[in-house]
Amino acid sequence: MKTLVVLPTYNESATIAELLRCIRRSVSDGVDVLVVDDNSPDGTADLAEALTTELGGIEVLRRPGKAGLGSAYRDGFKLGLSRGYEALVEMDADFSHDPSALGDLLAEIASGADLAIGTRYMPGGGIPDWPWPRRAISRAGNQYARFMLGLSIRDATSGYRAYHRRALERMNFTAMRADGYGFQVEMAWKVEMAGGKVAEVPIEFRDRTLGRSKMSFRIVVEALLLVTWWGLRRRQVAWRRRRRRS
Ligand SMILES: Nc1nc2c(ncn2[C@@H]2O[C@H](COP(=O)(O)OP(=O)(O)O)[C@@H](O)[C@H]2O)c(=O)[nH]1
Ligand SMILES: [Mg+2]
Repeated sequence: MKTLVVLPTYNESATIAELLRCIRRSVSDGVDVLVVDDNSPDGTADLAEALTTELGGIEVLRRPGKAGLGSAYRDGFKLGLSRGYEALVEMDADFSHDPSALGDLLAEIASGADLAIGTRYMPGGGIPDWPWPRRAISRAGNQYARFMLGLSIRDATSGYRAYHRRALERMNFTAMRADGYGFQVEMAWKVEMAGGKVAEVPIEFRDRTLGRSKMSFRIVVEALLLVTWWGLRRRQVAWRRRRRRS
């Protein structure tokens, strides 16, 4: 299966080179990597570029400035689809997502899943580095999204996942505007609404030890507001439909 791993980066110079090597070691032929860099001041793009000849199958998409994780994935997917890739993977560039789980995600896509999510909240998965209050908040956010949107996925905010190209072709992802967690939830929701097959693979999420997180309070609030808005609209549509019928 022709696969593209899309790696959004913003100031990941401490990890990018080792991660690219590690991805190469973890998965064999047919897997290319697209680094989507937003003009990181720390020179992440140049470090990635310097490895293209040595490792092969690596390309760097340079964008003019920081435009957010959601937008980086949308650009990466657009390019990947236009190049004919069958599987498109999302992964953080900070080693929070273990490259050795790539094989499990891709195996699900190969056997028919439209979306394979690396799930922290299922047997075999977890976030060992987080204290329980932080885990509880993340988990509660996921439960809220499940309740509001009627999702079956246990970890809709997870950023380690793989799509089959048909799932992306079915939805108009370029029109989406959400960033961060909101983007992840919306994409998963669209796949479920279209009747796509979703598989969950347990993953252990590791806290980054190098570099700094770019997730902000704003991105968490955006996700909460969006999920609330989508959930209310969904209920309104269902209610109108019921009223018309009766
Ligand atoms: N290109 C690009 N990448 C980003 C942006 N924001 C975050 N990222 C990358 O997205 C991934 C996830 O972000 P991270 O800060 O690790 O989020 P956290 O794991 O939730 O703390 C990392 O590889 C970041 O470098 C952005 O605005 N543009
Ligand atoms: Mg991270």
